[in-house]
Amino acid sequence: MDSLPSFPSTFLWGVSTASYQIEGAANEDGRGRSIWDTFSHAPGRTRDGDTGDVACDHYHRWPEDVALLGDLGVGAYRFSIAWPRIQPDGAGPANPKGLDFYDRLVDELVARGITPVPTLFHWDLPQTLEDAGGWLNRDTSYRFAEYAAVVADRLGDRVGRWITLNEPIVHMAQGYAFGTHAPGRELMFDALPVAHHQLLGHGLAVRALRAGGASEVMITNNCTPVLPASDSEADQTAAAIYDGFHNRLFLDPVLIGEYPPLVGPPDDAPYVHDGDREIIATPLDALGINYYNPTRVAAAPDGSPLPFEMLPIEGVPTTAFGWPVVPGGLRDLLVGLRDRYATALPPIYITESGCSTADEVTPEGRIHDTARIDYLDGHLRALHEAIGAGVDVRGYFVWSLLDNFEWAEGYHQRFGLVRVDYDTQLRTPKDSFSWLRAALRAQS
Ligand code: IFM
Repeated sequence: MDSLPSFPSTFLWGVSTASYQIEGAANEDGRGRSIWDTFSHAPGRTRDGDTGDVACDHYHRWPEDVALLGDLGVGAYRFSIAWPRIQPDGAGPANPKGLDFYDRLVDELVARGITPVPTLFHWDLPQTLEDAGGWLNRDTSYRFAEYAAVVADRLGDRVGRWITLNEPIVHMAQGYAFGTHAPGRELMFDALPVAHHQLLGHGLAVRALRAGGASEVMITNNCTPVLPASDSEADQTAAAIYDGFHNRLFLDPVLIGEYPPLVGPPDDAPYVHDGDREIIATPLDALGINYYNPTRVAAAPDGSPLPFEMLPIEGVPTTAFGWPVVPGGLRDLLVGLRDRYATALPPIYITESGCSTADEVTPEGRIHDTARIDYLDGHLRALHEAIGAGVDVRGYFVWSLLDNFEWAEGYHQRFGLVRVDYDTQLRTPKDSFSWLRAALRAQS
């Protein structure tokens, strides 16, 4: 395989994880219950009834995991903070042991010269807040800003870069519209207030983080290039609606202060208050983009509850999850965002990129995950093309450091550069880990 082209010398290389997917220790040191504890323990919600109770036991094994980061040679580590560890009921005084955990983690990262990039919300909402309506309740936005201030107060002397929300579209769609993720509600289009309240919480948190001394604040959105299935007007309209929901609903209000037509809250929506749009559009220092694949969209068949239908993308490889592998989609997405938002687009970090593979362990204990190497190589080349086309991309984070709890799929999808044996918690770097380490050394 040819070596990768050179990225800018200041380019930030990292890997990402999320609290509920790796930490375990669900009932330790005063952690409160989250919606994912409730959801994963409910019968039939996750594959094989898997839960994050133990996950990768990162809460106890974090020194080993940070040592892996050092061995890999990344400059940054994106992790998320479990809100219920900090405020077990989502409000009120902080739980000192919860803060201590992230304090130690940040200290160790900084000592190794690895930039910590915490995400404040990666879906593990305190259950007490959900009991009061979750993100359907405006009050949750204000609780989120308070939590942001508490965390910034403790970590802000060592953490400058922050991410407010991870993939609010996925949390709204899967958690509140379709019910396939926690909290498992099936509200369909009535889930729209969840978009607004997450965005309001984001804007309030940006302000709280800045007041706490943050130097670079961003939101991370999951974005996909949308491919209409044909030139027909019906397919083009369906694709525009899908693009509106998936991409623009969480980008337009943040970047240009307006909801997109067709999919945003109606003008008279009672949950959109005067001044909210200004808070949501509080200027950002950067934008996080998680890219996995493009989406091919056609007009919905008669009788469908949705105005679009997603079709397979033919003729390309697929991941173990069945997701199409289209590296050029990353370039097209980034160039398209630059064209759409122009000067309103801040610098971009790719905060997640990766794939699940059907890993096998050889008798020698090796994992030859060549599909992951191909995936990363292809996506980094496409990213380099986007930078060459003038898109200001400042960093790339692989999802994920470790195999982990893949939400409703439980432990059945493995996204890690490092294999986790869930019986023994043995960590085994895969071939992709060695490949990335060598690629990063070649960049320096
Ligand atoms: O594991 C998830 C992550 O939590 C959010 N982005 C997509 C990943 C793969 O599905």
